[in-house]
Amino acid sequence: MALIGCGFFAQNHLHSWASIPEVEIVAVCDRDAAKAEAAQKNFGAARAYTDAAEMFAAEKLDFVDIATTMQTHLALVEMAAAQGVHVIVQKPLAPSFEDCQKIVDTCAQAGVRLMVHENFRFQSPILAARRALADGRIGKPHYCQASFRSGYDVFSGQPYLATEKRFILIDLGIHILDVCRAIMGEAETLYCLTQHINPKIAGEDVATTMIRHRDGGVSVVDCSYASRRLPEPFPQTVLRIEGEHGTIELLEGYRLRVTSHGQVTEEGVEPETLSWTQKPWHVLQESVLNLQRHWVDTWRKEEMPETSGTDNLQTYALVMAAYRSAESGSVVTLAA
Ligand code: NAD
Ligand code: 89V
Repeated sequence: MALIGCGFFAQNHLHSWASIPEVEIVAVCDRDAAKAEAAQKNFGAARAYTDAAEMFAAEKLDFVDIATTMQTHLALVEMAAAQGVHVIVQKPLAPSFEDCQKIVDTCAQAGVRLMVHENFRFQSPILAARRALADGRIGKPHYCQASFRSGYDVFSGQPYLATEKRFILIDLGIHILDVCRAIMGEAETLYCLTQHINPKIAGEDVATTMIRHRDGGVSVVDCSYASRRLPEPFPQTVLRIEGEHGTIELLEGYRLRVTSHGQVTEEGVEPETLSWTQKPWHVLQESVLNLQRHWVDTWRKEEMPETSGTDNLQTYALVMAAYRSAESGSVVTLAA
């Protein structure tokens, strides 16, 4: 495989690929030669490129992992698809729904697999909560609160987040809305309020969304980067899922508490740090490995990955609906 975009978050992709025995990183590519060369050196790739077109022309690849920012995804996917190379693309898939759809259609027409790097649902604490639900411990869920509230300075590692007119919903809300979809299913209607608290950034940094799901369930998805509280909980997502027989709570401090038929159990679900992960990022870093492992496993079984392009269009549609709702002040109905 090859990785395109050797920036801030791609380091986690590279560490994860390097630890999956079935995968060989044969090439890396970044417009910035220093970043491409550093990735080549640190992860033992045979070749480094600064031009993706040149790389596709020269290499025989099974798949490519695109870890650049969203403005470049469509053009890079088109290059991969033209060569019959399967594709993983970081979230957000593209800056507009139309371009996301183009990415999905391009891959379908070329017959290449497409997975979106939507990793939050693969965090091990969230997987533990999803398992408790799938095991029937609370029965059918009718309410979910998925919450991410932090005051962490994400802008130092990802400066582009400070200058985008749209910030928290498209960068972070997309993950939390995806987790909510994975738990509660598709949405029918949605209402969202946004706030812009931090004057030093261009976009909204708080978003509170209410969802009515197609099967009648209701969710509240709230995200904030303007929450000042100690200990700083970044980057934990907390969950409360209420069902007919009990409640699943993923609490701060990585505690999973399940009330099931009148009995309560509680366990620690914090992931161990790996040789290349560091707190507080470890839960996100490990989810990258879990997601990449999922890509390899589903490839072998010839199954669709959970976060296929088609699946991810539904999450992306929630983000766009949330912006529409916040801008218009009205409830938005999602297309079937
Ligand atoms: P970054 O700016 O640090 O890295 C992007 C790299 O891509 C840069 O080094 C840039 O030179 C390179 N690049 C851009 N266009 C290119 C092209 N056409 N060809 C080759 N190289 C090119 O950005 P980042 O913070 O690493 O974010 C990258 C993506 O990862 C974004 O989509 C972001 O939303 C996503 N991200 C996801 C998570 C997550 O948990 N899933 C976390 C952080 C960032
Ligand atoms: O996942 C992301 O896209 C990151 C972060 C979790 C830091 O918001 O930008």
